[in-house]
Amino acid sequence: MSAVRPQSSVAPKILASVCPLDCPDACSLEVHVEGDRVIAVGGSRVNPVTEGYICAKVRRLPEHVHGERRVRYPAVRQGRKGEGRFRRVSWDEALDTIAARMTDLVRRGDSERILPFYYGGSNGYLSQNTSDLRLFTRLKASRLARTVCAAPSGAAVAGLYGTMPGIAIQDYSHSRLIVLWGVNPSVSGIHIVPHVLEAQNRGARLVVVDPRRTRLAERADLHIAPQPGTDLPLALAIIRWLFENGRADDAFLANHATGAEELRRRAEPWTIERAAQTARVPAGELEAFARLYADSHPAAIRCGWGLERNRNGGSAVAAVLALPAVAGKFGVRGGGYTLSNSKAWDLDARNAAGELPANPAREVNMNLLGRTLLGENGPPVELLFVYNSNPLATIPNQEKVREGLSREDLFTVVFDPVLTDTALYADVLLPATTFLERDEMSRGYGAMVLQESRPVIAPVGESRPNHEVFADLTRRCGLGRAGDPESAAEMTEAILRGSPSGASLRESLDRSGIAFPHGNPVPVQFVDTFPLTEDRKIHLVPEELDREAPHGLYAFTPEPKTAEYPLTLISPATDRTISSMLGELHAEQVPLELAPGDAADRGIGDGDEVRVFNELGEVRCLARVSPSLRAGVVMLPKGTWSHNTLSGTGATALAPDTLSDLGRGACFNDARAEVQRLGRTGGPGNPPDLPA
Ligand SMILES: Nc1nc2c(c(=O)[nH]1)N[C@H]1C(S)=C(S)[C@@H](COP(=O)(O)OP(=O)(O)OC[C@H]3O[C@@H](n4cnc5c(=O)[nH]c(N)nc54)[C@H](O)[C@@H]3O)O[C@H]1N2
Ligand SMILES: Nc1nc2c(c(=O)[nH]1)N[C@H]1C(S)=C(S)[C@@H](COP(=O)(O)OP(=O)(O)OC[C@H]3O[C@@H](n4cnc5c(=O)[nH]c(N)nc54)[C@H](O)[C@@H]3O)O[C@H]1N2
Ligand SMILES: [Mo]
Repeated sequence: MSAVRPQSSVAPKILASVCPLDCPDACSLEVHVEGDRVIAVGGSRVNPVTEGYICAKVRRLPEHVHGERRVRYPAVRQGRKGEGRFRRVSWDEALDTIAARMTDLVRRGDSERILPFYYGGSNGYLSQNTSDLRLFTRLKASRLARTVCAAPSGAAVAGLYGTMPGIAIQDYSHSRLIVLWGVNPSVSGIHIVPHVLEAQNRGARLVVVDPRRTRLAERADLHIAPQPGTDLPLALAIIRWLFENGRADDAFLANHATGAEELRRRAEPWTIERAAQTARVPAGELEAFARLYADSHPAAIRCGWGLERNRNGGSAVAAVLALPAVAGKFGVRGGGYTLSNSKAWDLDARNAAGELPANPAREVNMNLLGRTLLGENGPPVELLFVYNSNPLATIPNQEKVREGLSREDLFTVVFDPVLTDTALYADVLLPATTFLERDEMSRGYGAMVLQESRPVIAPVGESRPNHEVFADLTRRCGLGRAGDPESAAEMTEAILRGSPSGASLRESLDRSGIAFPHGNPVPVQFVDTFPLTEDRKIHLVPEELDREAPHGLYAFTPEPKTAEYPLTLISPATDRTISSMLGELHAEQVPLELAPGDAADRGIGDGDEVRVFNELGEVRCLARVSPSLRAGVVMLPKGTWSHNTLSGTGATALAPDTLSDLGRGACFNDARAEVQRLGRTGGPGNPPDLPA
């Protein structure tokens, strides 16, 4: 545990809390508090999945809560946009200013020019789609399509399975084969790792599909390192191989699936050899993978989010999720797949929103924020309200986002616990409480656990929780209605009341502080849980996805032309940066990683200063030559802040704002790039002379 020196001499207390941040695991926490300060955060055993240990990121929460970049008071802009000079004002002044802007736009008939912008800050039920939805729907503001993450995979799983809770994290120890496909749990879901290792100790095999040699790839029996964006042919080739070799489970398919013949037809062109050539992996390895998958029971696929972030991402996830159906891997503990378990509960935050009128306003895809702010995408935005998100760091086409945020005629509100890179562009800055200072109810989207938490300290400065601020603004805009849930307790009750299982969840939370979906934290697919499609069958080629994908479901789009930018830039999570949260605490420079051959070709050595660039932007940083990357692939971490590189830009500066085949998702891992050596290490604050 990292500690911040206590200021008071009050006896320390240990209080219970729950981490609601965007992560599958939903750790239960023990928070060490002295007076009004959090001095340390560690894990507790209330959540059986998280077993008393937590990630390195959340261990640093004390520094986040009480740190220098904490926003303590409402403030309005003083200097130029981006400069970050603010003057403190009262909450009344700040909220009245915002409400006046909003009502003015409504009066002019331009309410669509209001854009709420929010994503993963907190996944707690009270943090979004409650009174914020009330405010923005009643205003008839533009609606936001929340697509930056999980949109392609969400579309795929909804189409095939109508969503179905997956294999529980704890049950991976029962598997005889574990496939980690486009996921790096050592940094992005740590509590599955001991179960993977335990399964291995019992003789299970491990396959990792990842262009990088991750920590678990090093321990794998088979590491398939494809060119990014080629998972679709790989999965289709395995499907074809299963059918061709009599290893498809025809009886299961006949009883539980539709579209098997059509899937087989679409997989037909993808022989092992052709898929291997496309993905640039040895054909022998791909065939060994197919055989191992067919032979192993129970076999588990942990499908992650790395493979969705490209032009083929939706179809790729669909093909991966079709594998357990074709091979008949369901119906046994430790068999099947896991993607997101967020739909394991029937809880819906919108039940706390109050009455909602129809809102015919346009929907804005969040991945197109830059374009939208610059008026390239329908009516211009005049009022942008950012909360639970740090778009300047996290949204594709960073230079366009920056240009949009720099518009002098844009009125931007940023509501965040800390002064993020985005917040530097705010006209009005609002201080948000962290989850340690407010009530919350949250669930894991890996761990199937629901928990409630109470504040462990008083709000820092004048910070306030989301649900209160949006309820307040709704009233100030004259849009409040009798019966609107206002307090955290009223909202929690409304959310539970709106769900058929709400009463039993409430009872379980009151009794033990924890609740499981349908009382069962470890459901088995096709024993306890079934597809939520209308006919309760798996739809292997669902019509709606087939219509949505530009060239039809399972149609592969090859890599775009690469003569000028021959490298593919990916930006996965690392142990330091996952989302951009707590990035204010990471002062260090992040490296561009590149494979030894690619480095040698460009005369680049470890620690050299380089420029990685494409037609959208550039990042100047230091190079790290890394044998864990496959040739042709370079990597920058995601979630970086401006202080993490020499140029102040990050991977998102090179990430195209093109959209994936399903779900209109972000294509972060579809960036093309070239790298150029600039010189020997300059170091921050000591920029090198750039070549002409
Ligand atoms: N502690 C903690 N945990 C978190 C979070 C957090 O903030 N803190 N954030 C969460 C969030 S928002 C998310 S989305 C998840 C993300 O968790 P992961 O699914 O692990 O996501 P990524 O790190 O984006 O990518 C995973 C792997 O995919 C690989 N990859 C990249 N491109 C491809 C490809 O085309 N094909 C294949 N097969 N692999 C590819 C990358 O090299 C990487 O190792 O983590 C969540 N977990
Ligand atoms: N290059 C690249 N970029 C990526 C990705 C990638 O693969 N590559 N992946 C992306 C992924 S997976 C995701 S999920 C997105 C995440 O994108 P974002 O959601 O924009 O990023 P976060 O860093 O999670 O930012 C959340 C913000 O919410 C704030 N916050 C936390 N709690 C509260 C609260 O209670 N109230 C309020 N008002 N604010 C709060 C935090 O301080 C933080 O600033 O980033 C994406 N960006
Ligand atoms: Mo994410």
